[in-house]
Amino acid sequence: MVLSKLGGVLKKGFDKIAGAVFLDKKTIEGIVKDLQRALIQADVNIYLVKDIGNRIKKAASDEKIKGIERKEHLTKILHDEILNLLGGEKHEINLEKGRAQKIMLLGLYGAGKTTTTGKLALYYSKRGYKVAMMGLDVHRPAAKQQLIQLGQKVKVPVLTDMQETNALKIYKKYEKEIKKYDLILIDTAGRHSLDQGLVDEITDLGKKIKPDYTLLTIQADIGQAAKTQASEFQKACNINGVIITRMDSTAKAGGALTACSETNAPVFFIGTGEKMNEFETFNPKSFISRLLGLGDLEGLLEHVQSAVDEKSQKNLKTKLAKGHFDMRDFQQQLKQMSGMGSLSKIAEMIPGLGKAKIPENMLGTQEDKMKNWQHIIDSMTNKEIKNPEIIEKQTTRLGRIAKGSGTTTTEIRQLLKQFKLLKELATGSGDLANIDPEQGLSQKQMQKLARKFGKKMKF
Ligand SMILES: Nc1nc2c(ncn2[C@@H]2O[C@H](COP(=O)(O)OP(=O)(O)OP(=O)(O)O)[C@@H](O)[C@H]2O)c(=O)[nH]1
Ligand SMILES: [Mg+2]
Repeated sequence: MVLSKLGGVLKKGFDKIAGAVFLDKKTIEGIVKDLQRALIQADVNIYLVKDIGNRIKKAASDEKIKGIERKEHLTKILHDEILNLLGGEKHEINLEKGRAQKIMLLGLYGAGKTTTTGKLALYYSKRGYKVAMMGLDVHRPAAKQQLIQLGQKVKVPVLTDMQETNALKIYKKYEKEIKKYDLILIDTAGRHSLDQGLVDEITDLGKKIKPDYTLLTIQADIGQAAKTQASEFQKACNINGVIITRMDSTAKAGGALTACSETNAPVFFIGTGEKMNEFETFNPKSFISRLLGLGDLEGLLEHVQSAVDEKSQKNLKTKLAKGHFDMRDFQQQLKQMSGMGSLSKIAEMIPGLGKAKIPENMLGTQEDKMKNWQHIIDSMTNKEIKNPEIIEKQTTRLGRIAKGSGTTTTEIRQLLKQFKLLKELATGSGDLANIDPEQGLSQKQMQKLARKFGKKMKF
């Protein structure tokens, strides 16, 4: 995971505080030193690192606070300092449906504008927005084509004109049509640097298009230099915020993240891979809890929402509320889970599982298993799907399905067991039977489910 080393050090720091008999000066200095080293390795500005160290040491040396309170005090300080470093509260983009709102993406060459336009399109269309992308990169010949391909991938229309070389003319061409949409995501051309030419171009586009949000994409690789870039763009082009891309590909991610938090341009989203769903809102609080492996329900729910198509999820919730859950629903869930990226990413966000340190290879097998399960269900007859019990009773059925799906009878039995368990969880007595189809799972229900899964499901 992103910044996992920093996470490890932080966790050790918290453990040391919790485990110390006395929080003496030496212990505190040791914790601070480890933390500072990890922050510097993550490319956080040295002055920020020094300040943090001093503040922690000062707060920890308050003699008036004794015993256990002192431990709590120090834990909180450590947490809050890191939280502040990352920008404190979550900054959100507020959109309304039915207003044809526009988000324009800016950035230097290769910063990830086009990819991020596609990711945002997927993100918002999964949340029920009617989205279109507009290709206004008229400088690079392949740019429009790239956006069109992304449009096919995320199933969102792309408005552009292959021949036109004037960005504004393309915009004008679609000015009426865009009123049909809730959200228009505008991909623009990159430059080598923020020179006067780029500023003029952006200002001109901004005046005519009047975007609701102008977002700068920055690649995490540039580390602390992100601060200068964000403030320059902020001054010259009035950006509302930043999206940091390639968080997955560099050890310097901490530099870009913390540097942007220092500017007036907060970080709204982070890109964590090349795939369209490797993208998330940036919430400092949940980011820290994941760094620490404490599990993060909010993050999990978000991830689930982005991977899962809202309509079919709603259907399932309505069915569950009535006590129905069949093999087809199970297959649907499996399909959606494979859209979430690796299981290890999901596991990091489930309370308890993040802490359990599941070996990567085990999760690998689990993913293969889920694929096989889908093949197994594909090889079942309608009768078997409706009454899975008959499969176990008749070994000929087991044999036929195994052959048809290229799996083994053991795997089929495992699947049936897992299905039974899920069915029990989803439709059985107790809290989970009371899911409100409008609201979905409450936080409490989700926690309960995670606990139950943690025990019963062997990942
Ligand atoms: N690993 C990783 N790669 C990314 C991420 N976002 C974008 N990329 C890759 O970065 C490269 C550049 O991305 P683009 O979206 O084409 O960048 P751009 O800003 O539109 O580039 P120009 O239009 O040429 O200025 C592509 O190879 C992307 O796949 C990310 O979050 N993680
Ligand atoms: Mg581009």
